[in-house]
Amino acid sequence: MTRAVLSIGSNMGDRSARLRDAVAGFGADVVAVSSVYTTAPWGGVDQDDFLNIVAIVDNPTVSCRDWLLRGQELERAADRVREVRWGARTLDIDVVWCADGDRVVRSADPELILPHPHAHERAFVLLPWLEVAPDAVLTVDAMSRPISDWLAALDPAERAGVRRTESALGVAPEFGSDPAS
Ligand code: PH2
Ligand code: MG
Ligand code: MG
Repeated sequence: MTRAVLSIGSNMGDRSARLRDAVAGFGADVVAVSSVYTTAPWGGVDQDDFLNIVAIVDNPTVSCRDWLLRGQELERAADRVREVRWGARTLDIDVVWCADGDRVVRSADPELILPHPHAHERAFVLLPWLEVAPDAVLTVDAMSRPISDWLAALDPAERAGVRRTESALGVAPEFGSDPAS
């Protein structure tokens, strides 16, 4: 049984629609979605601002790799073209963190490094993640810290580039809920 933290971003076209469709694509597996954040581009490529969210997904029958594959399928459906590293994209879905039951999954597979090697450096990941999982802990190079501490360690300019918006994605608030309960 796995639970994953997904970072979802878009900086081309109808960005909100891309994010909304991506969340909808994970269907009833979505257990939480952050607010939408407007974020300055990270990584040094000159490009438009992104919209970013973090979603938490959970499903007893899928592996951490399955989340990646499902994300890639949704990226393809959003007409994503593979382009410049860290450049503009219609939709990017990254598996940031994944746990199998109580075990946090670590992976050095270049296709799916877990936890995501840049998560702790990116305010556009940490801020929305903190919103949906305030007690989350992230281990980097054997150092385990609450994500709020990783966030506090960032350059204030990096953090200032990430701003929460009031816009809702317009997806149902009762993610993955059992209608009978
Ligand atoms: N994704 C990238 C590179 N840079 N910057 C922001 N603000 N948001 C992103 O989602 C993003 C980025 C490549 O995955
Ligand atoms: Mg990415
Ligand atoms: Mg990606």
